[in-house]
Amino acid sequence: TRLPHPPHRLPLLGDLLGGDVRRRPLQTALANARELGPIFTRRFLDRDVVFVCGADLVAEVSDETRFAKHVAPGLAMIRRIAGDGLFTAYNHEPNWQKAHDVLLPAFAMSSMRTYHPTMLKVARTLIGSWDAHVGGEPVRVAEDMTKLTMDTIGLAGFGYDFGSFERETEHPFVSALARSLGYVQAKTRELPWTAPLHRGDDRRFEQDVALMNKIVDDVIAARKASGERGTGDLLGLMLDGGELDEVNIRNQVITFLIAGHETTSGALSFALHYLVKNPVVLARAQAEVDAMWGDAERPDPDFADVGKLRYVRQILNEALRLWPTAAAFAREAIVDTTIGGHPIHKGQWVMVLAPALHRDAVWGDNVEAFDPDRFTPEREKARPVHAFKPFGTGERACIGRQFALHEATLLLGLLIHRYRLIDHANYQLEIKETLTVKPTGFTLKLARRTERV
Ligand code: MNH
Repeated sequence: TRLPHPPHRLPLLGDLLGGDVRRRPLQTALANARELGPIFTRRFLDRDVVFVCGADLVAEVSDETRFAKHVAPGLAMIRRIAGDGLFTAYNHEPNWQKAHDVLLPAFAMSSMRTYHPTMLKVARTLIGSWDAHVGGEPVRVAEDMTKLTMDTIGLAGFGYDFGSFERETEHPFVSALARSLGYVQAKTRELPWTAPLHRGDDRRFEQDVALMNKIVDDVIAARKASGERGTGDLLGLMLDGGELDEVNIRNQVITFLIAGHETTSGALSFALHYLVKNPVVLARAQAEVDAMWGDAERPDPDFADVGKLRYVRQILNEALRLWPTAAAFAREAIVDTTIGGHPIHKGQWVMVLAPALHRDAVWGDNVEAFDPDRFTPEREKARPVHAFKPFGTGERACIGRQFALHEATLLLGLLIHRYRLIDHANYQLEIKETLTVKPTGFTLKLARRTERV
């Protein structure tokens, strides 16, 4: 059985036509899925990639006795920045298991208690910045969410303050990271004969990586020199354990900065977008936070409060359903097997396209509607377990899930408690694709809420 592919396939180039493949590979693939069905193939130059979108097929590739994580070409490129860190490690690299064992306790739900005060502190810094915009210039949503998530992971993970809200210009690490991720992504999709035109970018990339390594190595050295132990943060755990070598610790730090900031900030930005477009949902969420914090000028949420914001959490889940911010992940067959009857031999790999999975018929017939009630416990139970994969699957699924959800629920709760969010430009969703997806050009005007529901 041959898999469907987009029409108009070209010799040499493959499926480069039809859609804006190089700038919007993901949105193009999503459009392909609508036309071609739950499993199809695309060709870029001489490389064929199989996309798997249907719930029953994703359930198959989630079977860990037949499939495992695959480090696809795009992710392999990120190894040039993050080496054998958790996210980019090959399954066979011993450092993955070692680091996983050391770090897993640091990401357990109970550890969020440790990070909560830091998350709250950074949330308040953002609120301070937003207060200055009340009645004035609009705020740039995705940009501010990225400042928040970067500062949170820096402080909670390594005791390092990027100070993003106090700075006039971006922290050099943040610019270097964004530029170098852009570079490796462009490399993945580069037409080989244009490579000589990019020598300047190549040099810039090497400088950016060197700068990031230097900053991280300095943080590690300072921590070691301080003699501090038992700090309980990610860096402390890695140093105190003694199992991980220095280069690997550096790779893990950079990994958390990569994996931990854009994904969470995108999720927050999409959630805010859907909230302003769905006033009934927003009103229900505001009722939930008002019931908890009343008219407090400066609510003081404790760790347990965040877990009680059930509806706010459902809103984040629903935002991650429509736009899972790490939108695709790859699986490789570890035995000769089939997917939906299509033979796939050991070593072959496929991409799971989460936004397409999240629009499968198991979600009902109105899949584009923003409806957080899809995530009530009853409806979650009624759905196939593999229908929702914003955090990947199996042993190599996201380690930072609780961290992201705690941070995002806390901030979203505080924002809707405090502000009226004014969609002054009648923003129409436009998605920018980098390593992740996020709304671009999304701004809001702010007012303080005067009445409570
Ligand atoms: Mn995260 C792996 C999505 C937040 C650290 N993350 C993954 C994968 C997905 C993912 C999908 C699996 C990738 C693959 O199979 O190739 N992560 C998210 C999303 C959010 C997120 C949607 C926020 C919302 N992730 C975070 C945060 C951190 C983090 C926050 C760290 C602080 N994620 C990781 C790491 C891995 C990962 C580390 C790799 C885990 C492993 O392979 O062992």
